[in-house]
Amino acid sequence: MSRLITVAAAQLGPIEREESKDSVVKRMTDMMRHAHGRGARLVVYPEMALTTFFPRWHIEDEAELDSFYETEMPSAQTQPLFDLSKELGVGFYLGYSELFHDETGKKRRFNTAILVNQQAEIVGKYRKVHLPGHATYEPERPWQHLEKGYFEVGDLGFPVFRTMGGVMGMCLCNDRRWPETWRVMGMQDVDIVMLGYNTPVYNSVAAESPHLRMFHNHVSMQAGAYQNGTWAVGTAKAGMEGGVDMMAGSCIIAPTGEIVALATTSEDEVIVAECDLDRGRYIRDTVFNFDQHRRIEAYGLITERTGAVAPPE
Ligand code: ING
Repeated sequence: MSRLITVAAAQLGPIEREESKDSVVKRMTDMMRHAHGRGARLVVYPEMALTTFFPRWHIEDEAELDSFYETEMPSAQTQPLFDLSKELGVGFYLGYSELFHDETGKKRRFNTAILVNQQAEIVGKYRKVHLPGHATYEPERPWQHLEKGYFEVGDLGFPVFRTMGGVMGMCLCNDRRWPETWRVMGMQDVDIVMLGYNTPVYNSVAAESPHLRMFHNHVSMQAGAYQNGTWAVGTAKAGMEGGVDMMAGSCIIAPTGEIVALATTSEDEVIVAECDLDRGRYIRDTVFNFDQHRRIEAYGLITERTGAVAPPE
């Protein structure tokens, strides 16, 4: 008996700086209803889905910066997502900016994603490990990428969660470019990896063609999926947002590495695929049978060394 679940990627078009979270949540619930109508019972929203991608700006006023974060989940503004999830029996992945005070009273900030089941219960949380960009204002850039200044490195590792009939994992945006992200979840026999992304079409500091940027987006996820025999869902926040063109290309990728559903716009768009969570089993039992083929005694450098070191001249 195959473990089937119909999954949707709910791509968001631009969210401008002044758009309210209520307005965005309305767009998201509209897409959840549409996805449900197309048979989906799990919906993957983008990274930082409730607000514009604010790390593109240097925000000095702390109260304004804090306004982009969530201090509770669900909150009054996000409650409609949870209510609809319960009404329709649809689970979802939600990327958002998390802010809280720890037991010492220190303000903590993470780029976070949660996994909500079909009874609207939060069953998993992930905090972004690979923070790209820079920590302080760099005036020479046409736009900033201040994730290293606005978030701490995630402190939860790459956990997976047994829910909705499968083993489900999450990551966020830049994480998808690092094979370690996928392999740590592959080592936990993950069936589907969900992720949201906010990725500029253009590189702000180097000439790189848009078609190459989209290739890197997809090849990262396709490789991660195939090399770990897992489904992958990548959902964009897309379109011209805050004056920066953000790439679309939301997709659902089978454990074979094949893209089985692909967004064709840079706006709010739902794509859907029926996912057989056992599709990757033959891959994990043969070519990527980790127990039979991996040689961890040869891999030491991957965790012993952070940066590359060339051999002596
Ligand atoms: N965005 C981009 C991403 O990794 C980036 C940053 C783009 C890094 C292209 C390197 C190359 O998709 C986020 N938010 O991580």
